[in-house]
Amino acid sequence: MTVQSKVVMLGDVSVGKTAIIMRYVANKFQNELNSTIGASYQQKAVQNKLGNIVMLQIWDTAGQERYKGLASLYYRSCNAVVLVWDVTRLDTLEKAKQWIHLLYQETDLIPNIILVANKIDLYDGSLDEIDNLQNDFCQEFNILKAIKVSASSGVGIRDIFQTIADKAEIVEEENQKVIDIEEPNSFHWKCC
Ligand SMILES: Nc1nc2c(ncn2[C@@H]2O[C@H](COP(=O)(O)OP(=O)(O)O)[C@@H](O)[C@H]2O)c(=O)[nH]1
Ligand SMILES: [Mg+2]
Repeated sequence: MTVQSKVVMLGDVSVGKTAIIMRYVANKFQNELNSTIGASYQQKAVQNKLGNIVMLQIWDTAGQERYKGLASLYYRSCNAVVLVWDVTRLDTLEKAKQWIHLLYQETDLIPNIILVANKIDLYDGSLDEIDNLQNDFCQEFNILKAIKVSASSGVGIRDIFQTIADKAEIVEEENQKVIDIEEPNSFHWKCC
């Protein structure tokens, strides 16, 4: 059975949301990305740790976050959020907090949130410092996992989406299993 999962990318403009998708889906990196180009979402199938195929539908923005924020329709009813900040611009971590507040306001069901520190290839400081910043963030908000990545080198990118796939709900399949298990049992019970 294939499970569908809607994933949305959130974060300040230029933190690398599009670059992360491109690295994951096409294993490519471009220094100059045109924010107006591109489909609204990309799909990629990935096997999760239970052996189920999860079809990730990864939603990007076409630069709307630069101007007036995003329509709440974009992130409403999503299963997971990839919340990206840029380690070379600390203010983008503050922006990430604003995105979470918006998310809390707009959605009834809070999705799984992965906090992603991008562009670690450009960072000369101590990686412990990044870990501390992310840990503080995780204590303040309910974050599934915090990851350090580089869309440029590719490090950490797979981990983002594998974590999401591993968490994807398989409600229908579980219901199916209950039926499969219960029917032979009740038949057996009636017989004897
Ligand atoms: N060195 C480096 N540059 C990056 C990385 N990720 C994105 N960029 C660059 O940062 C700029 C903004 O990236 P983009 O994906 O368009 O950001 P978005 O606005 O969040 O979608 C582009 O010039 C990218 O090439 C990274 O991990 N390392
Ligand atoms: Mg973009």
